[in-house]
Amino acid sequence: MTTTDLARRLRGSDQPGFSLLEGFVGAEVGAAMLQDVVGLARAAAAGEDISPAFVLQESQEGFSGANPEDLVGKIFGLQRRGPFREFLADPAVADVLVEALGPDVDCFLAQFIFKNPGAWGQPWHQDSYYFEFEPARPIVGLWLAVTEATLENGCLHVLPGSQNEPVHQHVPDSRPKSAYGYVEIVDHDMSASQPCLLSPGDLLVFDSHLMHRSTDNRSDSIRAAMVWHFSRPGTLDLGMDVGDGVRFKNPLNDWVAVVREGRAVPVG
Ligand SMILES: O=C(O)CCC(=O)C(=O)O
Repeated sequence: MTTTDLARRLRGSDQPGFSLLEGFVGAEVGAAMLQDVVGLARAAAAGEDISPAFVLQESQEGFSGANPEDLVGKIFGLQRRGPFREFLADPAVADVLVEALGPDVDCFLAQFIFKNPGAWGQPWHQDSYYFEFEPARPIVGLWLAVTEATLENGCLHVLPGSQNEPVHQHVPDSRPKSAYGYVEIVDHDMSASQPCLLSPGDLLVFDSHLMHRSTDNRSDSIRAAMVWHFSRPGTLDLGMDVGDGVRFKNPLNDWVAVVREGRAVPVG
C-alpha cells in the first residue's frame, strides 16, 4: 500500500500530525447535529432512556443554565443516530478516512462537545492515552467545528510534530471538580503550540499521538464540536490499566464499520 499525502501529514516524522480541511461540510451539517443532541439532552433530563447515547454533565462548581443542554459537557454514543450516521456515510468522509487509514475503517467513538459559556477546556493530552489498543496505531480523530472556534470561546490548540512522541505520562487534572476523565501532560514543552481557529463546517484531522488541549469558554455563547475516532478493523481494545491488575474497557467505545474496500458503508 502506498502512503498517501494525508497519512504522511498525520504520521510523517517531519510533518505536523494534523491537517485542516476548511469548509469540509456546510454549516447546516453541524447545526443538524446540535439540534439532535439538544433533543437528547432534553429527553435524558425528562428521564427517557437515550441509550446507547450517554450524557456527561459538566461537573464544575456553580455551573447553571435554564435548559438541560446548558449543563451538558459531552454526549457520547452517537455513531448510529441520524445526522451523525449521515456524516459517516458521506463519500467525502470515506475518502479522508481511506487516505488516513487505508481501505477498511471502523469508527469506535463519537462524542459531541458542548463547551457552554463558562465551561473549562480539556488540558493537554494525547488521545492515545485513552485508547490502549492492539495495534496501538494508527488511530485518527476528526474534529468538526459546529460553531466558530475562537481564542475567546475555547478553540483547540495543537503542538505540531508531537505525533512523534510516545504516549506521555498523564496526571489528573488539578482543577477541583473538573470533567470526568480529564488528565494532563505536564512533562513536555508546549510553547510551540498553535491555536486552531475554525469556522462551522471546518474539519481537523489529527493523529492520536498529537498533543492538544482546549481552553475555557470565556464567551457568552456555546462553542460546539463533534469528534469521532477511527482505527482499522480487527483492532483489539485491551482496556485501560487502572491498577491492581484491573483493566477497564470503556463501554462508550462502540465499533462500527464505516469504510470497506475504500467505500463508505451504511452504519449498521
Ligand atoms: O473540543 C474540546 O474542547 C476538546 C476536545 C479534545 O481534546 C478531544 O476530543 O480529544
